[in-house]
Amino acid sequence: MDLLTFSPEVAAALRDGAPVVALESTIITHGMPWPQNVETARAVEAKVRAHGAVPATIAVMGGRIHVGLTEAELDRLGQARDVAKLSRADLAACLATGGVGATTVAATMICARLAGIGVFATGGIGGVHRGAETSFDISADLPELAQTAVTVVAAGAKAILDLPKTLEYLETAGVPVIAYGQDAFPAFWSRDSGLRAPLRMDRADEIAAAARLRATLGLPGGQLVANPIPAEAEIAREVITPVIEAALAEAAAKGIAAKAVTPFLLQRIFEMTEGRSLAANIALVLNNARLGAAIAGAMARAA
Ligand code: PSU
Repeated sequence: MDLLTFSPEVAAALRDGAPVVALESTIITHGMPWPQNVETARAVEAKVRAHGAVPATIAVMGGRIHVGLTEAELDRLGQARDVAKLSRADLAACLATGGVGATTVAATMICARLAGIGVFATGGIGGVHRGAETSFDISADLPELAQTAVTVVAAGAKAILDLPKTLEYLETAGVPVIAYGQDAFPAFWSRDSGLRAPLRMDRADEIAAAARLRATLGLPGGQLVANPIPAEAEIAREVITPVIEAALAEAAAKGIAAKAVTPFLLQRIFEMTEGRSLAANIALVLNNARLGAAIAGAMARAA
């Protein structure tokens, strides 16, 4: 596939069948403020390495999909203001026009699959937004999970969403939602959403085996691994819920819609919690990087 530019480290790992974990870039450009965004991206890469895998951060630049970014590219992306937020709908257009684009969960899954990377770690997936029964706002991350064979490790779906509807959507679409090490579906900043996850697994090798068996069965699509935030970093559900509600009310009053909703809410929640939500977000991404590396290791051993 001539659209892909691999960093030398990622190219070597893929050639040797070594474990690789894909990482997204929208969390850098639209999910966290500078400079914590770049610091976190580096720490996540280091965490993947510390657990025996090679990190492959993905972004679009100069008409190419970059799989594995240099330090300078990460820095530039983290400070740029006019980066497009790319999902399935806009990936090809950004490549065609030579723009700079950050990949969401959906676009990162597409690129990871093209690159031959089976697992991808992020913070939280997009999902069904509250009020979707009138706004129709459903993240393109959900249909992507139904059609692209990549295992996505996230701390559940972001608690700004309608989590029961998000789980209903995933069930209808046939996406395995696997809570890691607990029965509850985690809610990003909190370990427990109050909802039970449809599936539970306690071991990385079983998650890797399930991905393989889906392929054997001829089932398209990926898996969502919902990894709860570490207990010491979580924000209790009673604490974060009123903050989320206030941020949602502001977004509605300001008429924020479509792609702008999630970045707006994350930024306002960061301000309202005086940075606590960001600290939690960083902790959960690092935790997902660690599990992603373990799953990538298990996938590589089984291959
Ligand atoms: N995880 C985070 N922060 C983020 C995201 C994930 O901790 O900002 C990004 C991902 O790129 C995901 C996107 O695809 O949020 C969801 O956006 P939307 O709800 O507009 O689909």
